[in-house]
Amino acid sequence: MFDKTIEKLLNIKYPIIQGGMAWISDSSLASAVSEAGGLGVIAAGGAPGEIVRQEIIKTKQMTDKPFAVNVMLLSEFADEVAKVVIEEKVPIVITGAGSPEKYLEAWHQNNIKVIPVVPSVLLATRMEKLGVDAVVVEGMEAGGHIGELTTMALLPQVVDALKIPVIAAGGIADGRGFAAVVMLGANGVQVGTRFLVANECTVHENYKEQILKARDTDTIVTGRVTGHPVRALKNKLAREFIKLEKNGASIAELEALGVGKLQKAAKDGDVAGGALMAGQIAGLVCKKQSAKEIVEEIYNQGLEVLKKYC
Ligand code: TUI
Repeated sequence: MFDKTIEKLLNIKYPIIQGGMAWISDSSLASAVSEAGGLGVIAAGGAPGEIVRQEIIKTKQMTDKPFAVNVMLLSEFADEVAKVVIEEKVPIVITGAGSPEKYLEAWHQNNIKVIPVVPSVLLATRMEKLGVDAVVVEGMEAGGHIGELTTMALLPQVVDALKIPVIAAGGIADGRGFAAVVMLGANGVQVGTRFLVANECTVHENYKEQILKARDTDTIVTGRVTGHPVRALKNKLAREFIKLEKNGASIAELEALGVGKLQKAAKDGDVAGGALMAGQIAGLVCKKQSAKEIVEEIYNQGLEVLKKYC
């Protein structure tokens, strides 16, 4: 059914990659997803190199299967994290929120597979020319920092433009989404929001409850004005943001309001004043399960759906 490109490239059983979620996807979730046969991802987010190193060490203690680190390139600690992944012999790096060009040669010299997240055909083709190993194509249905295009429109255009493997992200939480993006030419999927409610996900319980309660129209994008649009669940903070944007607040003012707010939601469970980053597919996420159940359900349901039409 599948060409196994991603499975072979990353040495994993299922072409299902857990989205790197800053302040959320740590060694607990990453090791559980990797143990289940997917690709677990530790999100470096805005954390210093040594904190990321501790998570890598813990992950290695919990699984001997491949895992990745997501390097958020807007982070002030990106240079440190880039070194740590080499020193700790992490096999795969996924990058977000920028171009990994600066680190690519060093990572490749150390046998690290490099997979940037891209929100457009232009960036995808640039990344292929640089020599990356695959790309994650992320539609604006996704949670967190996003681009402008939907998965449905962006994915087939990137598939046509590239020769390297393509992983789809944004709006995928079950086997139907998996099957749909395979139909559009993806070799694998990256799933974030559904893993937020995994038993092994250490995000605050209040955050999980908000995801489980969310309906289709419950997310909103803030920060378009600052050039860093972010999708999150609608709450008091999001409404304050929108109000400030409408009133023509300065970029500095808006950015100041955003600082530390994901941590506030993920760690302190502040569902009113924190940023509850989540994708549009949150409305489909209705039950807590183990990472293994989530990975196997997405894959098996995906196969069933594809068989029906093949
Ligand atoms: O990175 C993400 N999602 C994220 S990062 C994050 S932490 C954060 N919090 C507040 C503000 C900013 C970040 C939460 N969610 N997804 C991957 C992604 N990458 N989406 C879009 C992009 C992207 C954007 C521009 C990738 C490359 C790019 O390149 C610009 C350039 O030309 O360098």
